[in-house]
Amino acid sequence: MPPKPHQDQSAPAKVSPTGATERSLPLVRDARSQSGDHLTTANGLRVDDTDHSLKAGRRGPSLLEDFHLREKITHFDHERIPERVVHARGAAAHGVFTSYGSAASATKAGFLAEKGKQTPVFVRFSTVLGSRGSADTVRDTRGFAVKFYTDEGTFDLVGNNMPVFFIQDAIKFPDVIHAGKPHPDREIPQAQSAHDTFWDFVSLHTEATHHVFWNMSDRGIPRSYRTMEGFGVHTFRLENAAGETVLAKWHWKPVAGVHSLVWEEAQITAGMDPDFHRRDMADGIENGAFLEWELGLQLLPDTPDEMFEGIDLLDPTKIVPEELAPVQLVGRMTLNANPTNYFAETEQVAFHLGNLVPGIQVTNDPLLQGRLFSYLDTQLTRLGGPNFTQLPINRPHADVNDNLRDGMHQTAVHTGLAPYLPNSVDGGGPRTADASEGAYVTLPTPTTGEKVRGAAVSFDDHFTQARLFYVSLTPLEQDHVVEAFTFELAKVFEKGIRERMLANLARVDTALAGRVAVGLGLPVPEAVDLPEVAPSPALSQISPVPGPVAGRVVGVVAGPGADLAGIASLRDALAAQGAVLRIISPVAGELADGTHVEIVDRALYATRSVEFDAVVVAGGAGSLRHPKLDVLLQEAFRHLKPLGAWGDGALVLRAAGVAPEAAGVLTADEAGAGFAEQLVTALGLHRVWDRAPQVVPQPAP
Ligand code: HDE
Repeated sequence: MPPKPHQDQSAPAKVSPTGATERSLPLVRDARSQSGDHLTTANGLRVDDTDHSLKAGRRGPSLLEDFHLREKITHFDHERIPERVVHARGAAAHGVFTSYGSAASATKAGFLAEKGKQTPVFVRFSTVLGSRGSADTVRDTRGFAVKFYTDEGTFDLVGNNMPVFFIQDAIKFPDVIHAGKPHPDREIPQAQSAHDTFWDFVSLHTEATHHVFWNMSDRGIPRSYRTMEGFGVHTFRLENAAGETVLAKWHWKPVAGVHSLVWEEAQITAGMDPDFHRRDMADGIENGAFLEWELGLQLLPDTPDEMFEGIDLLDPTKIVPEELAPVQLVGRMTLNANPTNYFAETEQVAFHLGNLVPGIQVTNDPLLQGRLFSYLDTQLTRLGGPNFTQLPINRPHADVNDNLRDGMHQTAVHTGLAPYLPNSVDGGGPRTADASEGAYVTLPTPTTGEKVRGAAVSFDDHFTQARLFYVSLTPLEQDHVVEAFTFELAKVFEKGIRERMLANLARVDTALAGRVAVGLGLPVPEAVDLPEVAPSPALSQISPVPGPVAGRVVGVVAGPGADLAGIASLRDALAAQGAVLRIISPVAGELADGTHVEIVDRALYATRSVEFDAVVVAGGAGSLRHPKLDVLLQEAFRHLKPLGAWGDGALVLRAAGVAPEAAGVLTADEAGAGFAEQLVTALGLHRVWDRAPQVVPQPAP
């Protein structure tokens, strides 16, 4: 019997309704919805009035027969879907991944193995604890989830901006999240770990120690998505074309360098601009300052014990220091297009660890194993049924012939009679393939053992790598960790929890525990013997070498009489590096000098220093005085940002109490090339670390 046609099953449309991928292809049909001239009901009936409900008389009651009113309100009532139970707050972008081909010896995955191969991607960044409307800059881990729409099927790399996790076994995920979420009685605090239940759990559950050190470090408060590293966390198993295997850890290396906010700045930003990170990404993409990362792999021999240099590769609370296994770069990702519709794309995107392609396989990491269940399961509730892979953002770009049928929100009109195998009525298809035809064949890794609820003994060491992380930081970064622990534990009400945490900290570093204890007004815990660890310089994020400044924002203070020509030339010099200049002035509107007209981007009463990476006072603005200007300049100084002035602008700095001679304060006679160059270098170093104060007291000797 001849095969029946399978149009709707053969492959999803190459042009999805997001319109965001393969733009160059001719549109099969206009993928945009609702672009016609006339407003209609959901059934296509033209509407004459959508501003008034149907009433019995102009002052009379509304009528039940008003089908337009009822449809409009009913649909509105159901506009929300359940937010993600974790990672609810997020923002995303489209882009492209280009392979270097250098991973071919490790994996046969086509999107990595083939040099120059371009694969469309969609990437969603997120915080973990907060609700959908929470602030971007809270102290938290960030999600870094990448969907690769490869020719062989969709591959999801669902990672974080930290390489380790709080727990070693998926069964504890509800525990750590319940502890981190707001207290169940009053639902306080939102999007924060600084409260009793979180530290109660962490103090009792010492395998979380390593991860909380990352959270308490500057990694917990990134400057922007573009300045975050990304990590796959678990060890994966790669298979090459010859069938050889290797264990691997995934890394995303940001081209813009790894940079963070300072804590006070993060807190102010949460109020001043809760959308700080998503705004940076969306504005940057719109202005051509794309976000870029290189993908890297740490390749580790696939030995029967799955250990490397004494590190258990199945334990997700452990890293492999880059000094022991270098990160080999295998491709570059550029995020270059904003979503067209937040809900359709960013909210409805569904990641899943089981979205794998030939050449990439999972290991027995017990955290990874549980995740393989959770992501599919959670989408059933969140996206209302099993057909969420048909949503435009989730559609694979590879052919789909899945024999899955029916269910809520089925959008395909399947043909044929036999969605089962084996069959004879639909020509026997679709048939299974073998590895040579691109099928995913699970590696026959041996498995033995008794059924047991337990973990390997090598999972028991909870402190050595926390110490490795801490001692690898510069003294300044260590100060930030001390300050963060002191802040968080000072917010804890129960003394017993604080004391338990201090005892745990003493098992990581004696001086650190002492300093936090002093800040909390508690006895310094007794010193314990600590293991010798070799620091891993790759874990520190402060670099003496200036990095790129694309997407950075320089605020220029100006007013009537300011040197507008100087501002224009500085803007050009910054724009050449992808950075943005914004004019700050006491009032909104325009500044004009007969030749130039400049728009005021930020009125003093509507801005704060946290919106800028550096602040400069323009020449000719020397007579400006304003209490908010003083706050702006002092705050930028306190947050270690480069400051500067040209011409008489230095008078404004001095009037605000900022000494023009201080570290990181740049002055010049005019806004020429030399001044711009110094400013770009200072921005590239991110902050003026020499100005950092030490806030938390040292223990008495
Ligand atoms: Fe997730 N995680 N997770 N997670 N996770 C979810 O899936 C889960 C873990 C991560 O932008 C949920 O679709 C369990 C580690 C990211 O849409 C849920 C465990 C890492 C995102 C879920 C973990 C992550 C999620 C909620 C312990 C880094 C956001 C909504 C075994 C390697 C993806 C959803 C996006 C989202 C479960 C641990 C990263 C509930 C059970 C480790 C980036 O399925």
